[in-house]
Amino acid sequence: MNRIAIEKKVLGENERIAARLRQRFADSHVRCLNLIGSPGAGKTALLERTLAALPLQRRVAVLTGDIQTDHDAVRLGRFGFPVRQITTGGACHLDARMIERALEGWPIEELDLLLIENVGNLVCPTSYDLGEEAKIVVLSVTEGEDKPAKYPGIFAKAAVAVLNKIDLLPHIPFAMTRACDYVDSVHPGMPIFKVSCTTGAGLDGWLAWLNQGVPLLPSPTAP
Ligand SMILES: Nc1nc2c(ncn2[C@@H]2O[C@H](COP(=O)(O)OP(=O)(O)OP(=O)(O)O)[C@@H](O)[C@H]2O)c(=O)[nH]1
Ligand SMILES: [Mg+2]
Repeated sequence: MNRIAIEKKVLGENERIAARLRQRFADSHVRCLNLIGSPGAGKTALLERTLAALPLQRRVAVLTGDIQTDHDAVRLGRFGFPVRQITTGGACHLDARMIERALEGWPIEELDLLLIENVGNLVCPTSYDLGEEAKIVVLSVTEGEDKPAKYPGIFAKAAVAVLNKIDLLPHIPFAMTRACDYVDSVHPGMPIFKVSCTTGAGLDGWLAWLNQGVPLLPSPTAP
């Protein structure tokens, strides 16, 4: 079998498992989101900010993927929500089978939201469906404004983009308008949340978007 045939077979197998997961999430009314971004873009930092903003009674869990170490699970475990680390041992992405294994023994029907942090990589995770409702692309200003043009795949597939580390804008050359134009040329109209996970700036918009699909935060109009 040549390389293309092997890749097709692997992706075909992944699609089958992802479809099974998607059905399971739908049956259990779990919203699953897959965060994808370069190493160090701030995926864990965004999840830390997100978990810190959620009331503890909310039914949220996190799977976090890395090639090695449980550092991210340790960071995310401090917020009182269940967290599991997936170490891929070399693979540059999570696949659907890894998610299925990591969920073994977890009563996912008791969840409203499952957040998945993928392995730091803007390319490979894009090709692997995890049964998620949406992919979220996390980009940081230190990566340069042309990344959406250079890595269009993930920007085309993501539902929203989070542009992190805006606190650093006074210190680095980053053409914000051009960055947003690149995103728009790949995925017209995709929302872009400009945030700083260090200062907390801009996170309201992200949290409001998160709140739309499933009531994670108390409604402002609730008594
Ligand atoms: N200045 C600044 N630094 C940030 C911000 N968000 C994250 N960082 C820093 O960026 C570094 C990487 O952040 P992480 O959250 O670990 O990034 P990640 O995308 O989870 O990285 P991997 O899991 O290794 O792919 C850390 O040193 C963070 O403190 C931000 O908004 N501003
Ligand atoms: Mg991380």
